[in-house]
Amino acid sequence: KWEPLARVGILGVPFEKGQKKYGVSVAPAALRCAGLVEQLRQIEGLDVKDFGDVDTPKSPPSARVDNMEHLEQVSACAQALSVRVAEVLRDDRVVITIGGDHSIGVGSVDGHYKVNEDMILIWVDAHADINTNETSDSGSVHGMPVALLCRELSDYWPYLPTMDWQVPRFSIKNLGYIGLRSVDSYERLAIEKYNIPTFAMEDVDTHGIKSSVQHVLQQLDPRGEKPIHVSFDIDSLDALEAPSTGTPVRGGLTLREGINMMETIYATGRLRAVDLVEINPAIGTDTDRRHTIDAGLSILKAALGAPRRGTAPKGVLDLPK
Ligand code: 6HN
Ligand code: MN
Ligand code: MN
Ligand code: MN
Repeated sequence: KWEPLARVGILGVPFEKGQKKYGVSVAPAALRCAGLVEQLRQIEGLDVKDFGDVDTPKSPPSARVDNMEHLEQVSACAQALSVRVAEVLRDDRVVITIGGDHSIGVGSVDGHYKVNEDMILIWVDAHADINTNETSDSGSVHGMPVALLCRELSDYWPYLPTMDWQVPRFSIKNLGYIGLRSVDSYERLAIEKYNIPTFAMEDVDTHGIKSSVQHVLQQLDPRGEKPIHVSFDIDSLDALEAPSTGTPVRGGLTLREGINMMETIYATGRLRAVDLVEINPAIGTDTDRRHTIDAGLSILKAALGAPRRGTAPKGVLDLPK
């Protein structure tokens, strides 16, 4: 009964306060400049609408929370994004959210959950992003979005001023990980405590990327009936393939594995939301920047059904003479 939606909506989120480095907020502009919309429009039969950038509203400073930087700005941005993501989904489009740092995942998943309460979430990342302000070594909220989203972890947070809009209702039982290789010790404890289906890099090495993805999907949704949200951190790719990112880690997915993963998920017909985050065009050389942006574009094209084998012209049976 499921088939891929041939309509897609793009949202840019020029936000970088979830981490400390300058530059990740220019990624939406850099991707558009590199031909994001035009390249997606080349996919046969795909209706592409660019909804522009989400407001990243200024917010009044509020009570501070220990070891949680710029909480009120993260919160205001995520709140605005959540509303926009829900709008795009209600317009019957797959929503592509271009970050921005990974703290925006709070907004995109919240918005998706409002529309599809049965959604499953695949977090593709070198990192688990499941710290709380108690467990984080950095105080950067881009390492915390998963813990903010999951209702099972809500007791591990203090009261968070400005976050009243976000009631964590998403269940950790609907979460899976792919690509992990830099996991903090309490993050690992959380993964084990809640038995989160996780294909870290050594598991990808053992099983191959396609069956890793299929295993995660099978564990989260054995009957194959739930809409899928992929939150794709570009640092899931090997640092040699995607160097322009704030927290690069060697030994990651190849671009081909990333593409194969997205093709496998596309083929379910159930992919409804993709975040592409943590591309930082201000890091590295011109070549680094170009490789990283191209890698991101390739991931999105694969997620939207672009066949690597090519497409023959429509309604034509022979070569021109
Ligand atoms: N990301 N675990 C580290 C931290 O600061 O909590 C790294 C987080 C990286 C976050 O890449 O989206
Ligand atoms: Mn700061
Ligand atoms: Mn991340
Ligand atoms: Mn990461």
